Amino acid sequence: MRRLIVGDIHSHYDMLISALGKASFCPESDVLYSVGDILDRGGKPVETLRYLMSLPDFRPVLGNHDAYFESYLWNEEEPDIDWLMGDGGSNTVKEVSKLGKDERRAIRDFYSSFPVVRSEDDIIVVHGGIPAKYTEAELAAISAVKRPVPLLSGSDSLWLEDFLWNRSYLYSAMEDSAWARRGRKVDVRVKPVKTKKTIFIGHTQLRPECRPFVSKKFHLVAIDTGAGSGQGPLTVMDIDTKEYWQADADGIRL
Ligand SMILES: [Mn+2]
Repeated sequence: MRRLIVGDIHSHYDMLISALGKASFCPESDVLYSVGDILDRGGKPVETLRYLMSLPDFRPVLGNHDAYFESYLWNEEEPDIDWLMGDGGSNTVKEVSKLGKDERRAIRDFYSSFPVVRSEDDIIVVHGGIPAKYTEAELAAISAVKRPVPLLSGSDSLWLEDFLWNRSYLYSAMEDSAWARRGRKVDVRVKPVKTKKTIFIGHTQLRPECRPFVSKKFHLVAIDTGAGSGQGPLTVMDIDTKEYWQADADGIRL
């Protein structure tokens, strides 16, 4: 059994299949984790959803795009998703709205299982980052409780801001290392979480580098290499060995 984790897929189904193929992912024996933002921007939301929902052991967390899409699924008549429609979600809504009621309900149930923070024995997975002053124990406690479903109901939530949007943890780690930080301004400096676990995040496109960012001091691995932009690869990483594989924007092997 291997544990693989995929970056922000953003409906790029062909890239997903290509990257998993390069990683020799075996759905029957391997676990696939996701840092969230599985939809929007790319062209194949339904194919992406059906594939991920078919996996025997898929372990995502909720991304900001996922939170808004979930909000739509709960209120298809009067959705409060202006932001989503302006950031690549219009195709998702168009395609998913064509599906039958049972499948839309199954997608809603699928999304309900996405935690905001996933904390396991040796890893923490969260979409955007970890704001200042959270302890490992607090993160584990948040991971253990069922989150509000939907997370958004007409107003933004603290969890959305803290864990799904926040980039301070990554930018603080980048500032600490020699990694270039073009346009990546640290608003709030965050200290490393005291933990022996490895923290995996997505959300922030690592372009133009197009490779994962690793900070031992911050126990951090960031893996959104920019697939959502159409100008970066999709990355799949082995959680235990840190080996990684990438598919480019056309699904062609790099
Ligand atoms: Mn995001």
